[in-house]
Amino acid sequence: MTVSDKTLARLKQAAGPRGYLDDPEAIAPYCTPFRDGWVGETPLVLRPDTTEMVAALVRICAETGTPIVPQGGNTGMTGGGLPHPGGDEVILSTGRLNRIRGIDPLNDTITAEAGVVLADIRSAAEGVDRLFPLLLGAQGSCQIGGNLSTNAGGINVVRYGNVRSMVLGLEVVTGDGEVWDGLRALRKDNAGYDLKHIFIGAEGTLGIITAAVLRLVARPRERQTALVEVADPQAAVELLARLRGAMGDVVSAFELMHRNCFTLATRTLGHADPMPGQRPWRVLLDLTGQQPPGALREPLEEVLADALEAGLVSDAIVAASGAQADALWRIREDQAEVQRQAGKGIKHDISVPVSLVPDFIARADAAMERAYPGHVVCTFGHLGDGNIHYNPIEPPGWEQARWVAETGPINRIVHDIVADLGGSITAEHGVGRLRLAELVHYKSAVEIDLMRRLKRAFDPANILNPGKVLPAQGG
Ligand code: FAD
Ligand code: 2HG
Ligand code: ZN
Repeated sequence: MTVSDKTLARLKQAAGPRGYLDDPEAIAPYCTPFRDGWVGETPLVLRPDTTEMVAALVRICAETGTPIVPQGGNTGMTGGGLPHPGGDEVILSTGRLNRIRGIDPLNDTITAEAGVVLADIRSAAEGVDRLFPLLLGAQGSCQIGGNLSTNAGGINVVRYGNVRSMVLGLEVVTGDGEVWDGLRALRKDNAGYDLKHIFIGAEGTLGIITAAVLRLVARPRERQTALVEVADPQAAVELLARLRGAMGDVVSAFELMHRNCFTLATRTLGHADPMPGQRPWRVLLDLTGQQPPGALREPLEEVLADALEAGLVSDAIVAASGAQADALWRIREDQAEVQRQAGKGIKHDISVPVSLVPDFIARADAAMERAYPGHVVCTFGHLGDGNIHYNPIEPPGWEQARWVAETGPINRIVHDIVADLGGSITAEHGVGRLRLAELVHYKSAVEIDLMRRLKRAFDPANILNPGKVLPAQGG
């Protein structure tokens, strides 16, 4: 069933001439994912520029039973921001809700609308000598509303937590088209249920986030970056413990990367591999703090020298300049694009306790090699958070279609090990359309039922991104 002409006309009227797109060519980018081949169809992209307009549009959709797919920067990795095929859903893009409503450096907060691009929030914070610590490869296009709705992680979680821990208040349009003004800039507030946390990570299924009050932190003065070749993932975990033991809370990024990630970055994007070693595992790390510039270098080198002696580390490059540090990080930040070009990675976004990551990798690699000898290991991720992107690529000579057909069995191999280790099938990317079946497979009936009850309470008309996170009702 497509959206009726009458409903489309009402929505266009409420959005005003600049507030919608209905030309298929203009709509196409909103229906095309960064990666992964999701197909999306819609007759209309709504582009409201005020919260009141969002509310008015949602009210029409609730009245007419028209499903709405909220969309930010469309960089999500699970198809959550794309409509289903068939053309019976409208997209509500937050791109024009892009004002920074205020910055309070003495309260360390910034209030931004949902459509502000993450990099712009970071720049605004820098403008008042503060840091907004959320950092991911998509920072130039993802929007804060999308970040909040996926509870985004990225490379600084090890120090600052995921975006949930950076939020003080939210403004949300509910499934009934009411505005909940929860834009409080308070660090302590126990007056009733903490509703903001219901909407964070809900992937647009419980409400449309229109603005947020975000916490800022001190802007670090000192930064040291190192690429370290480690004996194995266990050695990497031990290195993290040694760094924290010696220096405290200065580790702001701690990423594990298989050497193949560097080889593929060389082959696809022309990066130079900065390290000659052929050992499989490397760590890319950042230490930051308020110390005077250079102060963390010597303690870092000492920890690395001790780790070398203990056999945990076999080589290390400590960046000699900001430019060298940035070049190292570019190889890491480009991984999503590298892997888009390199083959067909079957993507996983798992988490286990940090101490069990080596166990996870050893078991998953052994099981995968038994089942698919010669497949290309392409494992990397946020080791400091126990979050690994386990993205095996097809063995040489395999047709991509043959590899893609193995997605189900490969998911079962990987996710069964994750479940056995008490982990999660998605640490930061969310469920969207990609992981619906896996979620239902691994969550208890009690948890799925609680989620369904929440969905019914917050979205009684079932118009907010139906069929994402939870299977469509009855499914
Ligand atoms: P979209 O893709 O537009 O939407 C994502 C979900 O949120 C959808 O379900 C959508 O319906 C919903 N949504 C969007 N806006 C709203 C709103 N205002 N209200 C309610 N629901 C809404 N993710 C990480 O966590 N860590 C990483 O390190 C990381 N690195 C990445 C690197 C690259 C190169 C790319 C392309 C992606 C990466 N991602 C990463 C994934 C992605 O960038 C994040 O999920 C990001 O938070 C999505 O933001 P977006 O604005 O693009 O949201
Ligand atoms: C990252 O950490 C992103 O770079 C993308 O979360 C992960 O490409 C992926 O699977
Ligand atoms: Zn990631």
